[in-house]
Amino acid sequence: MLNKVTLIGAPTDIGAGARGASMGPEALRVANIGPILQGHGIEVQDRGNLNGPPNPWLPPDQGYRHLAEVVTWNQLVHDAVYTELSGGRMPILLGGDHCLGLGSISAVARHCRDAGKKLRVLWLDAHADFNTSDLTPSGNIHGMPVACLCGYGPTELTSIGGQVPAISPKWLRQIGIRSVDAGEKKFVHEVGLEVYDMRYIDEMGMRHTMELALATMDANTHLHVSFDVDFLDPDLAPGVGTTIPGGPTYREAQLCMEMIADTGRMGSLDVMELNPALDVRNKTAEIAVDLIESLFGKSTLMRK
Ligand code: Z70
Ligand code: MN
Ligand code: MN
Ligand code: MN
Repeated sequence: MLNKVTLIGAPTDIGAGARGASMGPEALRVANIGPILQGHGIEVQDRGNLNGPPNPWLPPDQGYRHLAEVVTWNQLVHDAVYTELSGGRMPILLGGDHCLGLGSISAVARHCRDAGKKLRVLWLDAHADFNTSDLTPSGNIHGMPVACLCGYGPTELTSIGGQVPAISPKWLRQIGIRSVDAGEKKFVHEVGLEVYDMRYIDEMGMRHTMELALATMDANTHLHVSFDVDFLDPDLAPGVGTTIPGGPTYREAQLCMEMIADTGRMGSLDVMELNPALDVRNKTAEIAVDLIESLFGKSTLMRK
């Protein structure tokens, strides 16, 4: 795993259904994300925040809310993430809402094409984020980034990384899913996404889930982790726009992160949807940072 990290703040809620994720980057900094990673021997550079268009808070137009602004923000994210990867550093995108996973992962996919690397994407989320303008109940583009990455969406979004589709659905593993809209669900099945939903985790356990989700990686694999904080159970993480009950517990989430760390293959990370306006004394940010430490190999005494 790369030991040079760059933090990239993307302070916007342009694709979300509630305001406040725009304050996510600063809350993660206040929770000491930089110094804490440094404490694990990682060289951390904080390149500050991207500066995109403000949120006009308008209703959806032809199935999309704020499409033009979402495109601009994703282009900014793409360029920043791609620059860091090209320089041999690991980008950590501090969101911001999850529509920006599109720019981030489009850049990672482009980097993998440059470097001849195999890409795997872990999507940790309560939601499948697989809506299209025809299927969406809300028009909120944070419900659409996975579909856009797979080539289903407006060209301005699907083509941000220079190739459509940016990724094959076969490269993706979704974990923790428990809120999927009716039309979206049909589409997930049609495309054949590999989904480990909460039912699966309840029955099989987090260990078996992660063994399967992390299988088929090799020494040439770049692993991207897109961590939507609403993946976590709301008791643990109330500071998100859409809390969905029945998510992974603290222990399950820790094991998930530790097993990702054990692969040694994580090359990029998104930390998305943290909403400080809905948090309680920054506790969700602190939990997120605690889990990110585990993602970077913090471990108990049982393992070296
Ligand atoms: C619903 C929609 C959503 C959050 C993604 C919700 C989408 N499927 N919500 N992330 N927090 O409106 O598309
Ligand atoms: Mn790389
Ligand atoms: Mn999401
Ligand atoms: Mn979500």
